[in-house]
Amino acid sequence: MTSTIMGDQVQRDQMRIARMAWGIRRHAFDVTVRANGCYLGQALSAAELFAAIHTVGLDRSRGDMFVLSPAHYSIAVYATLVELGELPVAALEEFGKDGSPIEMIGGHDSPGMEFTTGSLAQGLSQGIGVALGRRLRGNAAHVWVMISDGELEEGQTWEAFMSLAHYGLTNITVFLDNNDSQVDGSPTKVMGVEPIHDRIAAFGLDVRRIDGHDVKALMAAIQDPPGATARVVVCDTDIARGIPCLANREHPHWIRFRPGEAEVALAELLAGEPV
Ligand SMILES: Cc1ncc(C[n+]2csc(CCOP(=O)(O)OP(=O)(O)O)c2C)c(N)n1
Repeated sequence: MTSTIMGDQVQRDQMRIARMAWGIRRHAFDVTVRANGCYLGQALSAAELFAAIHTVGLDRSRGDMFVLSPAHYSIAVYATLVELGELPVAALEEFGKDGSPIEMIGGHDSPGMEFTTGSLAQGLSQGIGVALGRRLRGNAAHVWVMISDGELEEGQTWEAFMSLAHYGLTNITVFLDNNDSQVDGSPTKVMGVEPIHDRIAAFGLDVRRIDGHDVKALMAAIQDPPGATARVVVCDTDIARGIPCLANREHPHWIRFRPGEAEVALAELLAGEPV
């Protein structure tokens, strides 16, 4: 009986995350059309990741903190807050406008952002500092950090992994959106970072590599009991997830729709809406 109730709850969470992920994509699409360009692919690749962390991970009543390291992903944060009912959808109309905190590249005064992290590869170090401080104070809150694969091409990220292992922190979980994209193209071609799992695991961290669109795998990565060291979840993702017409873009890092493309994209998005 109890296991049936728990099974029902798991299914409800899975469905909620899938629906929220779709909503994140939809909001990001609308903003891309309205603002005539946006970091749409990042919201497409990381939608399940953001939805899962904010649904079954982050516990604000406990004082948990979410740290977004690649600040240009902020559209995904705003869309997540809208889905959670914590930001009115009308706020997205201010996206990228002068003086608005709904910045295209979010800063510390933007909703859902703790720090200004537009200069990449700093968020993990900042999250580790917070986790260390909280452990020293005996504070049970957890820190959830999201990083991108482009940030693996910066030394600070590896220094941060080193300190994460050195301090033996278990009150922090790191999610990497491995969407094989950065400004100049695919990290695989610009500066190869494979084997990602083995390289991070070599620091002594608890690494798992999953399909970043697999809601069940994301939930397990969030909810499974902590290991002896911090968990790093490498999420393999697709930058055109939900809008496959964008798959062959040479530069998917920033999307402005071409004439007639938004209509095709919307049809693809609507066809993938979870029932
Ligand atoms: C320290 C630093 N170097 C360079 C940049 C310029 N920049 C902005 S986004 C970006 C790509 C980062 O890679 P990733 O986040 O993996 O790319 P995406 O998946 O968003 O295409 C770069 C190099 C920056 N913001 N900060």
